Amino acid sequence: MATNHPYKFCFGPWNISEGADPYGPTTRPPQTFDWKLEQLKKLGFDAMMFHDDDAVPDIDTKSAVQIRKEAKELKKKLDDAGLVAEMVAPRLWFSPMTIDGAYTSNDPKCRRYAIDRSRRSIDIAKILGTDILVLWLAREGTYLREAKKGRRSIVLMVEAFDQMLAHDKKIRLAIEPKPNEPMDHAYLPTIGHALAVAQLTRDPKRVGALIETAHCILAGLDPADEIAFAMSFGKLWSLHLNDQNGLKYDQDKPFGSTNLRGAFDQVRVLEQNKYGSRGEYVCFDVHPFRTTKPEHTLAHLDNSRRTFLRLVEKARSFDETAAKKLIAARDYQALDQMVIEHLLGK
Ligand code: XLS
Ligand code: MG
Repeated sequence: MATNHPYKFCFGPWNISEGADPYGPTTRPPQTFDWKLEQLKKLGFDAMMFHDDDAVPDIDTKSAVQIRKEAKELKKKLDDAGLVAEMVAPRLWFSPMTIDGAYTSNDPKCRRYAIDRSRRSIDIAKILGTDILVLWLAREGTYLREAKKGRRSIVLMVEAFDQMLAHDKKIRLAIEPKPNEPMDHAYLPTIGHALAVAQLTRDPKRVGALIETAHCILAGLDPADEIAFAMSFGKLWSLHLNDQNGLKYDQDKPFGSTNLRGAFDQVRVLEQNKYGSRGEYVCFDVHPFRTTKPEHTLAHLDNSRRTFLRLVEKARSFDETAAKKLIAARDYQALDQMVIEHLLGK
């Protein structure tokens, strides 16, 4: 294991999931939030990430006062455990009010709901001590192109972001792009889209991105290049590492599980650009396989971090001088084999 690594690690309560899929029920019993928090601490992770209703369950039924009270109780629980909240994300894909989208719904009442709920999430984030609001824009897209106007949808999203930025002078919005699922096509499918839209807001400095490995792969892009792109703008504020086997449903496999070399490339680009040096966390947005037994329900989290740390060692021990010589000679055949043999080890 790498020692003195600068990385801090994080996962969310939804990453200890119960195995339900569209074709079958759960395969593991549910665990309480407190149990999950205890396991996070035992595993030696540093932070937890939250959907707004992970932090305050049944949020839609609660008053602003009640929401504040419960968020403060959670903050105390985190303080007592010596843990922090990495981010809060409004869950804008579950309610009957977000069937046709949240900020881009065709119904103004639903758009209002989405913005109000996002403002409440910002209040929760503030109480929990994080300035990051993650926006996974699950239903901002269409199943059929004629249902919404693409350009109007961008205007509506920018208006929504502006209202969130105005609500709290400190909050930073980290857009988590994903090209599809649940939608046919999402409006902000890649990091390039996210960072372009940031420029249309009232405070582009406070609109950045979160990259998830699987989402880049679903867009047909290389996660390492997407990371490099976001870091070129100083806009990679959070990271969801996992893996994905081709163009399928969003698999959220353990980091490195499908493409070890791709995982190495991601770690290498993070190392080269000093990800984490401004306090950013490495989060694993991974799920146990449906076949996982209850007693192994944490393995995918521990394994993802182990793989990450092993790859940090691999990135640090990669012979950069030899690689440079091969690059100068344009001997990419040898460079390719050098990477493979380095990963295979002795
Ligand atoms: C779904 C997303 C989701 C976000 C948090 O595909 O990865 O889990 O990370 O809202
Ligand atoms: Mg994610």
